[in-house]
Amino acid sequence: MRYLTAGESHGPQLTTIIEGLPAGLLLEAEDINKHLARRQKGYGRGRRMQIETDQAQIMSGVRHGKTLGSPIALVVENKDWTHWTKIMGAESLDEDALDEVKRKVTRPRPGHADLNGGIKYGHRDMRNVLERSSARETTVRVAAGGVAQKLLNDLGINICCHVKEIGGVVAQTDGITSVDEIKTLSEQSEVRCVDPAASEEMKAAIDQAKKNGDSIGGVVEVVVEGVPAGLGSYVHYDRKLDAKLAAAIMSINAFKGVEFGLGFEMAKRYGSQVHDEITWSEEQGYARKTNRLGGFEGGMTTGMPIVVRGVMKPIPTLYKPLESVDIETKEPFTASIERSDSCAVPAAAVVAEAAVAWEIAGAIIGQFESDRMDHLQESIERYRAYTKEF
Ligand code: EPS
Repeated sequence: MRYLTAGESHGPQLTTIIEGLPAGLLLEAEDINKHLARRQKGYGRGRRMQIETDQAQIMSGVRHGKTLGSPIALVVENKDWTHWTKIMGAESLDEDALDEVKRKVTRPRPGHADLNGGIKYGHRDMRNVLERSSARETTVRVAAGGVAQKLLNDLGINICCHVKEIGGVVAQTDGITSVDEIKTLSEQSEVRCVDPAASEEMKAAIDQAKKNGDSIGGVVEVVVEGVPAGLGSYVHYDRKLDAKLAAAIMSINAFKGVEFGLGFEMAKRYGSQVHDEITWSEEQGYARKTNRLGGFEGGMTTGMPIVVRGVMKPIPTLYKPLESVDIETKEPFTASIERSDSCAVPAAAVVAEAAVAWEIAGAIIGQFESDRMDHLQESIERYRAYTKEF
């Protein structure tokens, strides 16, 4: 299973082409749009989200509400495009018109892709970099993830995300473990946090950052229930599923680290306080008494919930300027910007959920008979029964 995305932040549209899904999966645009709406929410977003109402159009690969097995093309229009048709248009312009409309960017933002991307491709107008490196692209990653999530749901696999920390405010999550509970509580919070008291503190921290012209980051968590044991590989480094999830999360704009279960806390503990004891019962089959390893042993799932977290750095587009250098004059400057999100952690949680859903769906498609949805369902059911009796 693979997908490719295309599109610039202020171009006409974002596109993704998804390939490798079974035929016969029930799929409506609403299965995708509900996740696009979740991604648009979140306290601390800038004005751009008031312009956009992201909706996916299914352009191919689905007929009468069912996938065909052929590539699925999804398109999301950028409403903001109407303000950028000249600046971002594909048509060539003569020199005078270029100077007039281009909004050339020669001042790279510290922490953004601007300077390195400019050096890489020889773009002396770094708008050519920032338009694509913008997190606007995550819209269609969420669209692809929405399709993957529909597949997982129909196979009895449930996934959710929530915000653990923003700007040093940590949510109290003890006792809240089920995906359904996390979903219900996090959807009620403007910062996608299950702890109402921490939600308010997080909002205050975002307000403070905004007031200071600054930005703040945080930690998001994705939890997946119902994944059978043995998904992934201990045999090949590039098929270890935890490694794939880590790469998928690290590939989200502004993410700088990933951990599973106890995560970096493991460095402080004895082995007996880290590994999860194995049990077996008639109704459950194999299980673990605890889930400190976050659902993975040896690059494979254990059948326990997958618990993975990612840390997002504060957004580098700041109202409070940091020092940089103009690439035309080589002079230092400190300039402010027009528009930015002061915190996008709640939205990034939805992106992380989509990235994780995609990787798990891909591992399932790779491991089970998957040309037809009904055969895939049967094949997983057989496997689940087998893992119980093993
Ligand atoms: C982004 C800058 C802002 C964000 C954008 C990511 O957009 P603009 O430059 O239009 O103000 O709002 O995020 C989105 C558009 C989105 O859909 O998430 C950036 O530079 O990364």
